[in-house]
Amino acid sequence: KKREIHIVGNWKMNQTLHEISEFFIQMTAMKMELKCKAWIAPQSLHIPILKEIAFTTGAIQVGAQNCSYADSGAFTGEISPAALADIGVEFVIIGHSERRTIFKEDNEILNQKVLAALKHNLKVIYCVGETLEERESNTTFKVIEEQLAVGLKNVPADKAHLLLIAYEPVWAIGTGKVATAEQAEEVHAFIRGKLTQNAEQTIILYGGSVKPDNIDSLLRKENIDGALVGGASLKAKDFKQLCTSAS
Ligand code: G2H
Repeated sequence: KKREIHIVGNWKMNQTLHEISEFFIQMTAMKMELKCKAWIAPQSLHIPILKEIAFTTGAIQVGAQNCSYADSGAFTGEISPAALADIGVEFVIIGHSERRTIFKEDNEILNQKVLAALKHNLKVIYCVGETLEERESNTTFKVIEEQLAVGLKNVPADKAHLLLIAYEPVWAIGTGKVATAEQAEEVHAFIRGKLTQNAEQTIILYGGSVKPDNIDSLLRKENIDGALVGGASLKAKDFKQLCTSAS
């Protein structure tokens, strides 16, 4: 593949300290020799712990699942992108559909978050994707075009290399309904075509019920450069298998 495969675990609001140490004990025991990038975004609270363990085990890079558009100030409960950069976080996921729907984050707010994170040189995984209703009413491409145009507005040319995109059809998230590799590739190619900067180099991940048994067909597609994985990233065995498939 011309672009490096990225397998990104999105742990969402899961994992106890005990589960985290078990996860890494198992990963270490499995002696991973990674040829792909393996990233994990735990709950923010666990980022420093993960960074410490990941440092000793090598291979894995750690990120956040969200950040604020502001660097500091009166924003109770928010996560500062400046603080993330300060503790050495590699990346941040912005615009996950759960942030869009549950926390009502719209394309404009997400654009501010993207720019704030890039300002601190964090890599940004910007998520896009249509709902079932939108797919069925044939507005998938329109919705995604808007998410890209507004969400990525004013990204400076010298920061474009820090940007990754994740295509996550909302109807495939945690539902066990994975988009077919063909359905995903169609949208990935569309997204690449809409990128105005660094298009050929940009990593575009697929997300939504990715599992060890469906990753291969996805990765065979020209424009699919890896996966953003929820459920299957929580178990060391599955996560390792996903990384092995990608190596
Ligand atoms: C989509 C994905 C990870 P899952 O939300 O971002 O989760 O793999 O559980 O569908």
